[in-house]
Amino acid sequence: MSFKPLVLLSLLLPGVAGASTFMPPAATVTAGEVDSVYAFLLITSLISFIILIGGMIFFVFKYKRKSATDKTAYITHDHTLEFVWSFIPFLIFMFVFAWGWKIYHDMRHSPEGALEVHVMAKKWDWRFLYKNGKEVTSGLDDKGQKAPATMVVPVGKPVKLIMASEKISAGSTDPMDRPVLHSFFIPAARIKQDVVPGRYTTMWFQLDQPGDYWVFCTEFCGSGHSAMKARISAVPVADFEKWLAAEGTGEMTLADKGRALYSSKACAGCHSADGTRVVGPTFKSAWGASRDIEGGGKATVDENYVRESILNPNAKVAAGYPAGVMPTFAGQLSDDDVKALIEFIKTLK
Ligand code: HEC
Ligand SMILES: [Cu+2]
Repeated sequence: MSFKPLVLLSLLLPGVAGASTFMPPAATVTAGEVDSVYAFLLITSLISFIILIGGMIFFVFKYKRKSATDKTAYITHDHTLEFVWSFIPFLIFMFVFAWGWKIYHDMRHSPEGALEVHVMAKKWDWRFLYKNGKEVTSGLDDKGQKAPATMVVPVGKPVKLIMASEKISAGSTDPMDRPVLHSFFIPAARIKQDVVPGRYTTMWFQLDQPGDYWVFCTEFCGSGHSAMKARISAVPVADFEKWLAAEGTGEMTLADKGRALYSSKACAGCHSADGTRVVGPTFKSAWGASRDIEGGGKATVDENYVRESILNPNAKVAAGYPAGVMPTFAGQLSDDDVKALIEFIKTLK
């Protein structure tokens, strides 16, 4: 038997052991876990491959017909053997499932108190909006080259992204200028999440090493897709606080902007902020609450629920309140206005 296939496999092994040959070093706990499960899958696949293909090649030679009259032995089945080769893979699959489930669960549930940053994707750029009103966009560097938007985050602290897809220019009525699907990918954190038109998606991470990390759009979104990049800069907490308070901060926090809209757009006439019942439900303690929906079902008051309530009030009507009373604010409030109102409602604990 030739040893060439083994030589080839041994060339693959360093990649398997590192499990991240084509990836930057893991920068989060989750990334390390993803690498481990990936390495496990690769190594078990490799072992199965060797047993299966090796066994097949071995049998081809061992049981080769020796003469024209050679007859195959009469073999039907072997219960023990069949059970073993089904049950062992079953255990391995269940183990991988449970392991993957745990990692996925941790990925999907952001820890309490995470720093929230709004992320906006458009053809073909990223924009970051902090709660204090600070906005980060791409710009030009000293040489006039495009410098990607850099989201600064504190090292060792969880960060939750609330992501939305938007038009190239907010007020545009050009039918070609509509939000499209993107995906926010941080290779060093091994996480990605679709950014979907018409709703918010979320994702969280915690970078434990200071440094700069790349963000790519990883859902083909048009001709500028490959250039749709951003940076994440993880810095010590004190530096982050300083940066957040420094120049470029919006004149208002998102919540204050939301409070102003709450008055100027007459939400206040139907929704109190202090718990009293007016026409619609009060915003006091509304955030995170569970609502019975007219016609059955429940909804949690979160970003998507509030957004839908504002733009399409009849989609889900809170039980016990009149339907068709709240006017739609679609076209009257910008995407950023809606975010501001959401942040305002969040503060009414
Ligand atoms: C004319 C009265 C009226 C105005 C003005 C109004 N709403 Fe409403 N709103 C309602 C009513 C009634 C409901 C409950 C029925 C429903 O869900 O449509 C409601 C429901 C909601 C809900 C869901 C609340 C929950 O706890 O389930 C949100 C969020 C909301 N409105 C936000 C707003 C915002 C933001 C504004 C201002 C931009 C606004 N509303 C303006 C009457 C109004
Ligand atoms: Cu994109």
